[in-house]
Amino acid sequence: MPKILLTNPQIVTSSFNAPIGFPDDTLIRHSLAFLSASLKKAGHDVCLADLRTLKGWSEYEARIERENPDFLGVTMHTCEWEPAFESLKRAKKVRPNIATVLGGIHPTMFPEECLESGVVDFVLMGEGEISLPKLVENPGSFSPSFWGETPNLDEIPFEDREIWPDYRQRIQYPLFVTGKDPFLPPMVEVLTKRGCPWECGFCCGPGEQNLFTKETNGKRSFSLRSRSVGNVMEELLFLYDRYQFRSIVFHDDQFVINVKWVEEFCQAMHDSGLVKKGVTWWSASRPDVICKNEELFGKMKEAGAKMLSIGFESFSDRMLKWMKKGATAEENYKASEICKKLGLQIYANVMLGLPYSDGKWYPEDDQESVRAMEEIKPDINSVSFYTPMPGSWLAEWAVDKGLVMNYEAKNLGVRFPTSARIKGVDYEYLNTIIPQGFKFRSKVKNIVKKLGLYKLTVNSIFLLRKLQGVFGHKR
Ligand code: B12
Repeated sequence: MPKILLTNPQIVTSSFNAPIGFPDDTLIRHSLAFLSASLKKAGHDVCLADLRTLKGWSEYEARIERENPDFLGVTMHTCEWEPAFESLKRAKKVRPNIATVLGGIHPTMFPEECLESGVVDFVLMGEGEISLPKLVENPGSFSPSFWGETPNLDEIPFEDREIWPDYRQRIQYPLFVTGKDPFLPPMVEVLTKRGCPWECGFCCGPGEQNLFTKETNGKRSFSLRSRSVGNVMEELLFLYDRYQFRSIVFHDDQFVINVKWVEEFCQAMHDSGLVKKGVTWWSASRPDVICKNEELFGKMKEAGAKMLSIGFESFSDRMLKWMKKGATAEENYKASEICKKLGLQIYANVMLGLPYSDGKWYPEDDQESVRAMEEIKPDINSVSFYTPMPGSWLAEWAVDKGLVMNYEAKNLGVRFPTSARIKGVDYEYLNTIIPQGFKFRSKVKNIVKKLGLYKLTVNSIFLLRKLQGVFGHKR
């Protein structure tokens, strides 16, 4: 049986030798966990090279030599271009006969560009659970770029989380440690569906709608798919049995798409006993959806929902309209009120530095967003500067207008507002108005990283929180 090594090139938003603690350094990669499970089910020998756990490129090369895999599979988001291709190049240097396959949203959108590199033998577009095992068994029958068969999500095996040998440690950290009442570890991340039907202009939504597709009569079209509630509960109970988790992060783009599904899920959480055990959960929702479904969000709270990640993006109506958010500033305020009334914590996502349709940036729009955040006082403030994302229509518009200053892939994944992106935006000024707590944390994090004290600091924070008894109390 062929052996396959899966590589996670996630060192742009994280780094080599990353300490476990903050999300980008800690969370597993769902794509690889799904692929590993399917490969193992088909009887293949699978191993993982997560660059975040290695000291550097020489350790990666040594790993390739030691494992001597027949196949290398690399996953890739746009911002991971550099480390993804470096990992492919190095593998080919160490083992010239190794076959390489690249997958993920970026290769799905730009397969030709990836093949041109000369170090990629195959690009699997779309989803890989069914077709990757087939490719590994019989590479000769595949063309250099091909579509993966679309899986029924109830028919594929659960994610192989323990391909990260330290998975039990990874789930021991409360991820939203900054809040007064953080999520209690162990914390597991789960996906209940694939795809998002909304079409926000800043998001790589068209890319995603191109990725999660099905073929009918020779044509590919977007295929939003959900696991059944029964299948999700089966995995949750399996995970509870194994790890006794106390919180769950649902990593779907949007948790509430199908109201009936969510109602059924809430009931199942009660029936399973997980609510009684004090399990709490985090998920993402839109302001307009919260406003239209207040009762449902009440049921979610009763079923353990604790925090909602809400994409407010802006509190200026003209900006919301321009970015095709499909929600209004009034809905943003109302959704926050509903959350406060229901006792749901708010993780607020707001984006500054987006130019308007005339190509100009208007500071008053961003001032309004910052003022609104000060009024709402969310439990977690996630403020970022607009980053043009290839595959989104706003990015294409901004590039056409000559507004983009830095379109290199590696600059497209920096969550924290540190570098200039769009011509005409006064980033120095924006840095003075973003919420101070957020700015302070980013600054301290960068300084501590530069001093090489990151690991020590992360461990000390968690020890302190433990001593304070933060991990001991219930919802
Ligand atoms: C959850 C999530 C996160 C979590 C990840 C947590 C985790 N544990 O993995 C966090 C918060 C950390 C995160 C961070 C970021 N994210 Co994000 N995230 C997502 C989200 C919502 C789900 C990802 C996921 O697990 N999908 C489900 C899996 C099964 O799908 P998949 O990864 O595509 O994998 C399948 C196929 O692509 C293929 N495949 C993938 N890899 C491989 C490899 C091989 C060899 C093969 C054969 C096949 C294959 O098979 C897989 C199984 O079918 C997606 C949107 C989405 N629905 O996918 C955005 C998304 C991936 N994120 C995005 C972005 C922009 C980011 C950030 C840059 C944001 C920021 N500014 O910081 C960072 C980048 C982090 C990084 N280093 O890459 C964009 C990426 C766009 C792009 N062009 O690259 C997306 C698509 C959202 C969007 N629509 O704009 N993200």
